[in-house]
Amino acid sequence: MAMPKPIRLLAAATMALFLFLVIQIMRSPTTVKLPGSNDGKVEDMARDPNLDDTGEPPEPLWRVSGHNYDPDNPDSDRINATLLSLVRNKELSQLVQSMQDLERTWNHKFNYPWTFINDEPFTAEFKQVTQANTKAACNYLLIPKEHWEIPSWINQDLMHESANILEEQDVQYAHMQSYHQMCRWNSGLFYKHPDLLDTQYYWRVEPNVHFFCDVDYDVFRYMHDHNKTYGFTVNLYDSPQSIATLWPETIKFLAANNHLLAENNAMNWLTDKERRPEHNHKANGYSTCHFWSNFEIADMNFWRSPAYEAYFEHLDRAGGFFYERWGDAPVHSIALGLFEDKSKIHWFKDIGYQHIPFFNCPNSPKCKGCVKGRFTDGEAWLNKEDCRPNWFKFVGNEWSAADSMSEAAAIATGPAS
Ligand SMILES: Nc1nc2c(ncn2[C@@H]2O[C@H](COP(=O)(O)OP(=O)(O)OP(=O)(O)O)[C@@H](O)[C@H]2O)c(=O)[nH]1
Ligand SMILES: [Mg+2]
Repeated sequence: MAMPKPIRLLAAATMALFLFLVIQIMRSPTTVKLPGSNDGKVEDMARDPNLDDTGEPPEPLWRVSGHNYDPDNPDSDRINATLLSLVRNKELSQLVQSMQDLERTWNHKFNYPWTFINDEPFTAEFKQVTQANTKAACNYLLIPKEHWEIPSWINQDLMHESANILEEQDVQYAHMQSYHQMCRWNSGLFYKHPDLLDTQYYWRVEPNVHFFCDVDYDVFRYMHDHNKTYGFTVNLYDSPQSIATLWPETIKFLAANNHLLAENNAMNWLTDKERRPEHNHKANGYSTCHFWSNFEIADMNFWRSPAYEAYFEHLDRAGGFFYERWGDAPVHSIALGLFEDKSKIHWFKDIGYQHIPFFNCPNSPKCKGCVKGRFTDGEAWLNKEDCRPNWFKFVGNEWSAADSMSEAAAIATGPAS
């Protein structure tokens, strides 16, 4: 028996509504929550963008074609760049782990040279094993003493006393002098090594990190062609106790150097106090948000600019690399947030990465070995340390459709000056 037409229409409309609701429910929730309640996963990030399908950033992209990236090609398409690793001889096996991941996912195609750097001479074994893990050239550099040693104006008694106080506040590595030296060197000295003075771009690689995704374009050329200064994967909050006077010193510096502020800066990312007010309070006005600098792909010319040189000099004289535990991550990040146009800072979302305990793991068939959208495999409270929501809020997510259209428009009209 045929149904009357109005009933058929009503049934069809009900079915359509039902399907629409099912599709809405099947779409990912607007707030990401790990299993288990109150796990600290950011509450206000509407959907983790690492769950979205992730491809490559926009063209132009340079790829392997014929012999253009062969290691011994004197006319290769490589630009002036190096993979850069500060490392100790005893970390050889952990470094080989990082090398093997990066060679497998990217560098066996592009063959950029490796530069290993150390405050002590590298052993023959270190040189032999590292070179055996790449077809690319390897350079082994020794840090000049004057770049590494604790500067003459640092008061040793005060330094030890300060380390006791930091330790009481649970600041990691408070008493480890070499850690403070490493942070200072990474902040303002690595690019001054005589053998790096002519190098422009670097990709920083630490021992015992992981890379998960095949990357099929020349990332250094990407930085150059898209007018980027700095690329990051992970964006975090810092331990405010380790940098209590970093922001006050920055404000002092700005009082005399306000003209150095970039027009399109990321000041509101640096000073946000809404998401974690207690961090801002303990860091005296700094959100503590920073790019996690164990991964950096960047243009050394920014560090060599008069603005950064003056800022680093100011911080270095203030002594906080030794009286507190200022890290190169917050120092680099504050400088970028203040003195660089924020559109020149790029999230390498497509580079799957892990330094214990945090990940950047995109949703892409090119990635193997990490869980897409998983930020940490440590304790659940570590999810709170993700500062990307603030980056997206104040700067934007260039991988979203709207933001990528504006980047394409900017490239079409030529690089900014
Ligand atoms: N040559 C040399 N390299 C160092 C020294 N201290 C640290 N490094 C390197 O500097 C980088 C950062 O040091 P890490 O000990 O990994 O510091 P971290 O990442 O804050 O700490 P972890 O969470 O323990 O990895 C790594 O590439 C180390 O190999 C040092 O005294 N000499
Ligand atoms: Mg490390």
